[in-house]
Amino acid sequence: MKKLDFRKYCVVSLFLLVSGLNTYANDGYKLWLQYRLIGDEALRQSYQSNIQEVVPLGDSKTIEIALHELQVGLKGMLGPGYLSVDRESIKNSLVFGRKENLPQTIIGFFDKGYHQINEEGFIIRSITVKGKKQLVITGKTDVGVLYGVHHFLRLLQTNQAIGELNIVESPKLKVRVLNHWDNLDRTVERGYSGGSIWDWHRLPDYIDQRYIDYARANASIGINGTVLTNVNANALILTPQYIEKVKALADVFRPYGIRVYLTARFSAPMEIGGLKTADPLDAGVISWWKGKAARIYAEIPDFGGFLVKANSEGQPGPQNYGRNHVDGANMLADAVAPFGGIIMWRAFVYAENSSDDRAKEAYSEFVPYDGQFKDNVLVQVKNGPIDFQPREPFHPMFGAMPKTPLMIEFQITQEYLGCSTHSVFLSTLFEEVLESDTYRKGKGSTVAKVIDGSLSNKKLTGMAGVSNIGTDRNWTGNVFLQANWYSFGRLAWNPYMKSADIADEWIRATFSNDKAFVQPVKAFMLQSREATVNYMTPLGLHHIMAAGHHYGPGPWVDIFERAEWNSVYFHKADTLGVGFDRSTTGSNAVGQYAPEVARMFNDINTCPEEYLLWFHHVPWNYRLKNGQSLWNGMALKYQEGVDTVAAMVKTWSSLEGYVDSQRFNEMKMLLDIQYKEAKWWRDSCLLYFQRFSKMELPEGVEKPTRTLEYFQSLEFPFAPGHH
Ligand code: GCW
Repeated sequence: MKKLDFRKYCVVSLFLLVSGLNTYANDGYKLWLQYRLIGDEALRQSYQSNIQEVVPLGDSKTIEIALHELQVGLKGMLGPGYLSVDRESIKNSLVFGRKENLPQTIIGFFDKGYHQINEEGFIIRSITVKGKKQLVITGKTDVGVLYGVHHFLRLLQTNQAIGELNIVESPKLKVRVLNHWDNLDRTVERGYSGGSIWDWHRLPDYIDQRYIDYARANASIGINGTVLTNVNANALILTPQYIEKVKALADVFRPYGIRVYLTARFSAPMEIGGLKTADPLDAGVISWWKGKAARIYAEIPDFGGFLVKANSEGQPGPQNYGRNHVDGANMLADAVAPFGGIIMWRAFVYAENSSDDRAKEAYSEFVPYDGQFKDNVLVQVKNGPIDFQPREPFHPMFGAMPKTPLMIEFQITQEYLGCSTHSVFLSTLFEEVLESDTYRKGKGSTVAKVIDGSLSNKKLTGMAGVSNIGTDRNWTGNVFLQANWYSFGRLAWNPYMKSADIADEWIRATFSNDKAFVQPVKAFMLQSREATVNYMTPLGLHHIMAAGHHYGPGPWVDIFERAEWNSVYFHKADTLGVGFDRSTTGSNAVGQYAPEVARMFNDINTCPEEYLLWFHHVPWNYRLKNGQSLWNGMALKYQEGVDTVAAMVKTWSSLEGYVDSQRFNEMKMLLDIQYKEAKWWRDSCLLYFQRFSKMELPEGVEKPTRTLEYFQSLEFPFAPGHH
């Protein structure tokens, strides 16, 4: 055998490690915590000289976790072998611990900082003590320190200077939760990335490594709660058999700063409690819930509380007993209050005997209750008034209930945005909503200010995201959609962050710091949501997805008895035009917004074109701002959406050298599917609407290759996520 030239071997392996030409497989399991070796040698050395030693202070599980994270992260990024851990003395370098564990010699440096942060906040600061440079990460709690450690690692992951740090940060929202629509049989409602990660059968004794990795990933972006079960709830989760399993998960999550919450089925007292009623004013029901809460808290002292979907889409609720949302929410709030728990009561309701406009129902039902909910109730409001569409105007409830804490609910899973095959960066959607101005207290009354409590001085604040996580090896079914979990966490921490910055961080942490990669990928991520709006529902169209599973186009859907489940209800296309008249001449949904906003939406000339067909029924030959007729403009938007996806495919294909082959190839295949499906959307929608407009497709729009009948005949009986 030929002797291996050792030097050459070293040079080659170093090159492979450093160059980023990673040809080995990477299945994406490590999410944004890749901790790749830092390619820039000078930078690596400067990091190394700043951090020669890590000094953990305190001996909690959380500090152990923080230490482990630093070891994994620093070894990965700076190379193995140089790092030492010294618990005894503080000689130099990276020190981390909460306030009370910091030595007197350095605590004084942080007096001001401690005043500025809350319980979950952190300070990262470079100080010099006796001629030695020390980087200190501290907070009031160990979890704050853990958040600081993750923040610090992120600085390295994104190749920032760490020489002179002085960072003081606190989360701006209190409750930062994922909502899992996971069923006990491990199916996931609207889940597109495999089954539920909760293995109820093997819990409580079998602790899947996934639970730990899940907690770690969430902690890295500041998520501090998880609702384990579907809002379409099963009462069994509240039985002792399941509480024991929930406790096992809570024990895993606790040191990561994550609390568990459950969905409470309103009829549980009857289903598992043997009571004859679930009337929230019934003494037996009240004491049943109190007892239930006490049992849960006996097992899980930091249990977060309940999330409730009541009297919505067939779920039981107080109205079944002639009571209202306030009665229901407050009864449960009283049950968990002694233990510090909260109730997240959803406002996603629309009546069975539908009114003139589904978009108006939540507001009509809830706003009159302003000020009546107990202090530990958060009313959970979807970002828009219909249902997680590719684009909706902000929900009119934001700003309209100044005496009630409202939390916002986003959908991270892509029920209406192409499931997990379409690479859509949802951060721009979240950001658009958060930046929307409600004008409820004059200009600048943004949704972000409503939900962070600053507009009306609220302490209890929150953001919920319907999870896109499943058992797929890469968690989200598509590596790119990890970015949506990531951006949700970052925005829940700070709803004023910019999507461009979030994308930048995520790309660098997940793939590469190489500018030649970061820039084009960031550009296409930032365009991706607009592209999806364009090829699915341009100009304010909404809810024209296929029936039931919502996969693919279905503007023709008119089969449901409940009018507001049909696409035709939402687009109202006819020979005159298309769109839902929600102006004062129509349903007057505009009247639910502050006067400034109502006026803008109401007038077809000032209504932003993104919402044109949301608020107006518009003639086919109406002139858009670009001079095109509505019909031509709509067709061109569909084409634009397709073209943007084509460009995304092209960009990605050109970046093969920067990504490991596995993630590169998977993304490539998914983008190809997205391109195919974007064309499917364009062709079927245009063929359908053409029946009403009776106009030719304008120049520049590709001719459909199939008939409308063909598209209408497509069926997907096993489309994922549907029950
Ligand atoms: O978007 C709709 C979904 C339902 C979901 C419901 C809700 C969990 O189609 O699957 O049920 O919203 O948010 O309650």
